[in-house]
Amino acid sequence: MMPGLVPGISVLEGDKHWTWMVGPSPRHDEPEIFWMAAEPDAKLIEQGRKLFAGDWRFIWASPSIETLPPMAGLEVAFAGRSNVGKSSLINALTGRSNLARTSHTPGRTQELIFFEGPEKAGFRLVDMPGYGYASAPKTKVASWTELIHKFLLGRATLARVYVLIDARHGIKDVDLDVLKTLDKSAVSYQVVLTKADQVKAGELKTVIADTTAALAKHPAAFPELLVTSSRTGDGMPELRAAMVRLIEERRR
Ligand SMILES: Nc1nc2c(ncn2[C@@H]2O[C@H](COP(=O)(O)OP(=O)(O)OP(=O)(O)O)[C@@H](O)[C@H]2O)c(=O)[nH]1
Ligand SMILES: [Mg+2]
Repeated sequence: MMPGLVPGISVLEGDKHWTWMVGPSPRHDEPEIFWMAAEPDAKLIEQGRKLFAGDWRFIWASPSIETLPPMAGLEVAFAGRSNVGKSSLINALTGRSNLARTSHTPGRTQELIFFEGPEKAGFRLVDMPGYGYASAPKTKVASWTELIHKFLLGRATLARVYVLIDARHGIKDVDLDVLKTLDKSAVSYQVVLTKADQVKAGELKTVIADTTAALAKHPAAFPELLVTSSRTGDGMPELRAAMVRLIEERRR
């Protein structure tokens, strides 16, 4: 690999595997993004497929920090603005259309919703309420926001947070608040662009560059993004594989 380059999202196209590479451009200050062929990590992709093809079920809903389930195993949470596609992403990962409840209108998920995977994996996914939902009653917004920030800061079993950003809109101020909270917590986090099916390749390139540049101010974040679409399934094999890698790292 060339020095100074960071591998980004990987995409399988037929039997070809491509990776976005993000690196300093010799001509501009902006990071430059381009495609490079890469070797697929076939073993992790297959393990990820198996883990998420297993039996996933709803186990718990918490409207408050006092009602969380007892800590067990590893948890991965999905955070993001209201309507960004958190619940849809959980459905796409698990290949189930209705495991997590989704809706066209923002404010669908109002509690921390826990899903558990195949028993021996000891692994849970947490669907979170959205933040930044301007039309909801102020008291509700305040209580969801408090719940989100408290959970992100103080949950020992939380191993990774995926912060979802709508590929059509990029990072907003409310997202930066959450990144700041995550910088203070011990949890590793990564940005996932959602709804990539809704933007043209050129716009996607711009939003990837802008988001990558914004992340440079958050050294606790993974420097590379994952680009996904729950509608087309793009990025799902890589996201599943990333979680398998996380589980393996924590078990060592
Ligand atoms: N085109 C497209 N639409 C998507 C995608 N993911 C989600 N959506 C749509 O976006 C809307 C919101 O999706 P949800 O999964 O409910 O979003 P959420 O982040 O869970 O929302 P809250 O629970 O309200 O915070 C729904 O109408 C989804 O069908 C995607 O990858 N592509
Ligand atoms: Mg939701």
